[in-house]
This record gives sequence, C-alpha cells and structure tokens, in this order.
Amino acid sequence: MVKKNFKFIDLKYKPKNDLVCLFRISPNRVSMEKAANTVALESSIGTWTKVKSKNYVEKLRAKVFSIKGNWIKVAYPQELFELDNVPNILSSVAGNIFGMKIVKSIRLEDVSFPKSILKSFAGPKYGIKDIRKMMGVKKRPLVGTIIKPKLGLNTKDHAQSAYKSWIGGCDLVKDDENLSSQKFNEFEKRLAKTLEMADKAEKETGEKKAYLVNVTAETKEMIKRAQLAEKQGSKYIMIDILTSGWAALQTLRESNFKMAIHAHRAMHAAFDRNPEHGISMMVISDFARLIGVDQIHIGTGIGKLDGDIKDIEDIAEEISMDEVKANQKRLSQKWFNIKSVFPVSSGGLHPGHVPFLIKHLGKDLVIQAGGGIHGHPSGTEAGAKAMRQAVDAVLKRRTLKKYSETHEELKEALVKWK
Ligand code: RUB
Ligand code: CA
Repeated sequence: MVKKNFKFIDLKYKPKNDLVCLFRISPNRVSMEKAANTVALESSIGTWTKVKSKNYVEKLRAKVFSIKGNWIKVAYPQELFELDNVPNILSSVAGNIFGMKIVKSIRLEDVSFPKSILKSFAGPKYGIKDIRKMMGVKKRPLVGTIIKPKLGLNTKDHAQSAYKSWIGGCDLVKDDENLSSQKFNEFEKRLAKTLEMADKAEKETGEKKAYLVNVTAETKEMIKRAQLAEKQGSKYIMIDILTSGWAALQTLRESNFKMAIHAHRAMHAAFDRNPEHGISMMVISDFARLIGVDQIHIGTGIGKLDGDIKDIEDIAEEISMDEVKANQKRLSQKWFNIKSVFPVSSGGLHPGHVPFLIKHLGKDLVIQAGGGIHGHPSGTEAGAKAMRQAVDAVLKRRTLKKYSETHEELKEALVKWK
C-alpha cells in the first residue's frame, strides 16, 4: 500500500496523452515510495515544502504509475511542456532531479512522447532513405572516415587527405569533433578547399562524395558557417550536439538548410557511462531524432581493442552489443511521419571489423574509420580501398581472408590489424 501523503504516486493510473519516463533510482536512506514521489514532484509542479496551491495546478501533477524494484515510471501531463522546445522538456524530466539528496543516484533510461509533442517536431529532413538517394547508394553500408591526425593538419593537407579517402572509396569524409576553425586550419578555407576536392573525386570516380564539415561553434557563428556550406553546395554539415547544446541543435535544424545533419555525440559518456546515474544514449538519440538529425553515432560494440579478430565476437558481446543494437533500433521506431535516423558506427574500427558490424547491425549503417583508414601501411587511399573491399567481401558473402587473396589493400590491413 502506498501512503496517502505520497500524492505523486498513483499506481492505478494509465497514461494516455502523457510523456512517460522510465527512471532507475537508488533511494538515499528513504523508502522507494518516498524517493519516487519526490522525483515526480520535483520534476513537475512541486517543491521541498508545502506551498498553497490551486486545484487546476494540482491536476498537472506528474504521476508515478509503476514501481518495480529500482525502476519507476512517471507520467507527465503533456500540458506541462511547451511544444517544440527540447530544453524546456529536459529542464523538467532531466533537470534538478539529478542532484536531489533523496536519491544516491538516478538515471533517465527511457522516454516516450505523446503524439502532440512528436507532431510538434520536424524530425530528420533526410533520414536513411533520402540519404541513400542523395549519395546514390542503394543497399550497402556507407563508408566514412574522419581525417586524422584529428588536429593540427593544415588546410591543404586536410583537403588532400579527404581527396585520397574519397578516391579510395569513402562516401563520406568528416572533420573530427574538435576541429572547428583553429588558426592552423580555418573553417572558410577548409570548406572551400575540401569541397573542391569532393567535386574532383566525384568526377574521377563517378560516385557521390560528401564532406561533413564541422560547424560547431557559438550559435550565430554556427549558422553563418552552415550558410556558407550550403552556398558552396555541401551535402552535409556536422555538429557536436551535446557540447553545442539542444537549443543550438534546434536552431540549426529549424533553419531548414538543404544539407543533411550529422550528429557527433562527444560528451555523451558524461551522461550515459555510469549505469546508475545520468541519461541513457537511447534518450539522447530520441531527442536528437525528434529535433531532426539525419545520422548519429550509436557505438560499435567493439571498442578500441587489441587482440585477435576471431575473439572480437566474444569481447564485443561482453562489452555492449545489446546496447548498441537498442540504440540502433531506437532510430527507426515508428513515430508518425518522423523519419528514421541513419546509425553510425565509429571508434577504433578497421576493415577486419566489417563482417561483425554488418552481421549485427545490418546494411543500414554508416561504417566510419579514422585510424583504421589513415593508419593503413600504404596510406590513406589504400586504407579507404581496404575498407570498401571489406564491405564488398561481406556483400558477396566471402570471408575477408579469401577476398584478401585477390585484394592487396585488404590483405595489408588484415596483416597490420590482426
Ligand atoms: C573515431 C572518431 C570518433 C569517435 C567517436 O576515430 O574520431 O570521434 O569514434 O564516436 P577512429 P563514438 O576511427 O580513429 O577511432 O561517439 O561513436 O564513440
Ligand atoms: Ca573523433
């Protein structure tokens, strides 16, 4: 029995037009009910002490409608939120509650939105289908790279590395998350030079090539950079969604540029790494999709590991493949007219990982490798070739080992990254 004074708990309540959050909480020397009640109170209409209220206000109470072990579900009436305002929603459901003394830890694991909120956002402009159209790639995974070294290259060398990546077989070349407009490689020049190389590579290969230029900056500056990219015919822009912030991402999306938006998630681990506290990657992905990024990092399930390729499967499963798959599934859950986001696997990858990735995550995937391309013994172009060869091998149902007998670049990569 729930005590009567826990006014924010109603275990008989069935959510209808509510925003529902799943939290994992660990109470701090109080009962689960007391902690749950306080979470719902603090994240909706309440405060630490009794305040004279009105009946119409009380109706907007968030309600804890399920408590199972350390997991609670809270329903928030849609009227609590401003439509089309992600920061506002998060200030309630993922705001003060993280610092409350009444819980040792609290993690926002999942969220589900009522129709009214879903309908107030545009979602991705392109998503999986239209990115495939734009890139002229029907079925295979897209292959991408991040220019390395990540910082320090001058503009000419950066553009040259991009060119080599494209002619080797990359579809996408992106800036690293911490490259913006430093003195050694200023945005404007880099954009012009690299796009020039993209055109050249398109002409030479007959394939579509895209540059994902990092526009991350103070919001007004970021919009200026995006305008410049659009003017110069870029197909994409990229943004570090978490360091820039949700409002900045909304501003960028709602400027309605013609370009696809690639979302880098640098800083996500500050939210999602601790399994007992913070915000899960699924929730971060949901909000990013709601606002409308076209692709986002989901993890690899592999990590930057040493060791034998044949052990990858075991290690990966032990690390987080389930979580990566959950992130991926999330990006395509049915949300009225909101399009699916292209999932990106990136981080510590090389050609030897490709069979594993396609087996577990399928072909609707962007496979990105920085070190695993530019670190190839014969250089960037060979590295990109090896990556494409690995993708081709899997699509032709051949083992990498067999395929590498007739594909030198792949062979070299497999020797280096055993
Ligand atoms: C990868 C890279 C990306 C990270 C982040 O470089 O630069 O920033 O993978 O991705 P490399 P995620 O291929 O050399 O490791 O957020 O998915 O971890
Ligand atoms: Ca990076």
